Formats: sequence, structure tokens, C-alpha cells
Amino acid sequence: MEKGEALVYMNYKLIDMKIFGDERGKLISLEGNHNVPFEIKRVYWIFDTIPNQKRGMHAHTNMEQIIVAMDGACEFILDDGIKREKVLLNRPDLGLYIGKNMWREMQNFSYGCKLMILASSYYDENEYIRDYNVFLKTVNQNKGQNGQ
Ligand code: T46
Repeated sequence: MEKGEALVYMNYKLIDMKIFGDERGKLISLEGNHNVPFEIKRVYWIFDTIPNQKRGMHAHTNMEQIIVAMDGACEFILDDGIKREKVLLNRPDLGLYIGKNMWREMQNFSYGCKLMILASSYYDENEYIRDYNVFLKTVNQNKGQNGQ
């Protein structure tokens, strides 16, 4: 988190994406800094997931993302250090935006679930927090800095 940057609680939102559809099928278009609220630096996808295998279990200090279940479904647990909420991704026209400093866990993957992720930064393992206690400490420190 940059100095002076405010901590945003439950820094995520669900986005219903505009579908261009006709008798031939459907199409969705995402553009950086237009309907995606950041410049897209990286795209990756997750596939061959295993239903009872959790993924994620980390937060990002310096990355924003949009996640789409292109096929199948999975649940995201989102946690800002105070509150935890569960979100179901189960449609290719539903985007999950996750901002900085949000702990995420992915669970209950359906068979064949495929996730596509647009990210605001290049891969950098140093901006991952993979220990929940370190995450709590970091967000609590930031709250202190923001006078909260
Ligand atoms: C996230 C959720 C939704 C790379 O080398 N480059 C990359 O761009 C990424 C994303 C991963 N990796 C390597 C790092 C690990 O050795 O791929 C391996 C698996 O990554 P990870 O265990 O972090 O995967 P997930 O599914 O737990 O988390 C991923 C993303 O890492 C993360 O940004 O928010 O998907």
C-alpha cells in the first residue's frame, strides 16, 4: 500500500457485463481503463481445477483484478480483515473486481471450472501476502495510519 493511500473496506464489487448478443451467439468486450477500472498488464487463467481443493489464501498489496468464470462455477471468500463475505461466480457475464489488500480464498470449484483473470500488474511474488496473520497486521497498521 502506498503512503497516504486510504484503506478501502470490502474492496470488491460484482460487475454485470454488457452482452452483445444476436442469433449467432454472445460476445463480451473488456477494455482497460474503460469498462475495466485499470490498465490491463497481465491475463492468466485457471483450469483443470479440483472440486474439494482450495486455492488463493492470499492478499495483494499492489494488484487489482477482474475475475470471470468462463465456464463452471466457484466461490470466493473475500475478507478485509474485519468482515468476510462469500461470492459465487457462475456466469461468463459476471465479473468480480477485487481491489488491493483483500484476502481471498477460492473453493467449491465445479468440475471443469475455468477462471480468467485480468490483472493490473505484472507477476510479482513480493506483493503477495500469503500468511493470514501478516495480512491482519498489515491492514491494522494501515488503519492506524489512516487515523481509523
Ligand atoms: C489470485 C488468484 C485469483 C506465476 O508464475 N505467474 C502468475 O502470473 C501467476 C498468477 C502465478 N504464477 C505461479 C506462482 C505459483 O507457483 O503459478 C503458481 C500458482 O499460483 P498461485 O498458487 O498463486 O495460484 P492461486 O490460484 O492460488 O492464485 C491465483 C493468483 O496467483 C492470484 O493472483 O488472486 O489466482
